[in-house]
Amino acid sequence: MKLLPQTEHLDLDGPIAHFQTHGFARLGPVLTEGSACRLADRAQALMQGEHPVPGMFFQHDSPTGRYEDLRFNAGWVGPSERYRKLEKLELDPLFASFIENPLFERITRRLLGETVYLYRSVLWNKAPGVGMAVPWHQDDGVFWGLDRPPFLQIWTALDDAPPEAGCLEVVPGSHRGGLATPAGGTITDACLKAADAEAVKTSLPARRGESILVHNHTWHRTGRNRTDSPRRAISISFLDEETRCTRRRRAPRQFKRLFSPG
Ligand SMILES: O=C(O)CCC(=O)C(=O)O
Repeated sequence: MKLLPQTEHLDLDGPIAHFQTHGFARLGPVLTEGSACRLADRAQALMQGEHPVPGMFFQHDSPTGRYEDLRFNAGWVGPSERYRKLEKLELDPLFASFIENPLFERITRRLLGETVYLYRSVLWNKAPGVGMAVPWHQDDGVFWGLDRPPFLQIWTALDDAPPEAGCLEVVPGSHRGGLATPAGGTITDACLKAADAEAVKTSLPARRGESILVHNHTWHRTGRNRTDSPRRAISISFLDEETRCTRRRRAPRQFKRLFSPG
């Protein structure tokens, strides 16, 4: 997977310091136009059933466009441009080669150590004109089933993501408060009001191929896609070597190792 040549020597001190203080950091352009388009085309082929990958997880957008009306566990429901989310992208060789790119290796090693694991890799798709909003949330909590808080995610735009297409929005510094509720996930209205989230939020419009570091505990959301183009993005959650799965009803998950010493 081709990254832009400047990523080879990208200075990481600034983005890492910003990430630690504010809970997010722009890395700037990372993917070449051609690579971003190839990944976006592959996402389209997966959704249309033209490139089946056994084991991939699909969640379709709700018929009403409301988050509350989502149908869970339906999986693949036939060719559609309106899948909202695809998980286990690492099962597809093209996405795997992006996930394991040398820039992400350098960043994750700086923050997580020499050995790095994958918690999840997700395609977030917003179909033209209808793709739904994702409400304020944190990416941790009981459903994550981990023995310590995960903290490093990298979000990458495969299409231009202006505010009207549903760019990322964050509450800067919110990661410092830990989980807003023990359950994690969606942030309650009471918490949003107490933090005055609407007043302090920052929008992060991005161009195709740009990447952004996002702390798992940073409150973030994305809006509805009101444009006539798709808005696709990938987010990858990384883990360090010590993190273990705590689930007990089924065998604990074994995470995929992405980067090893040397
Ligand atoms: O890009 C999106 O629409 C959602 C991203 C997100 O919420 C996440 O990665 O947790």
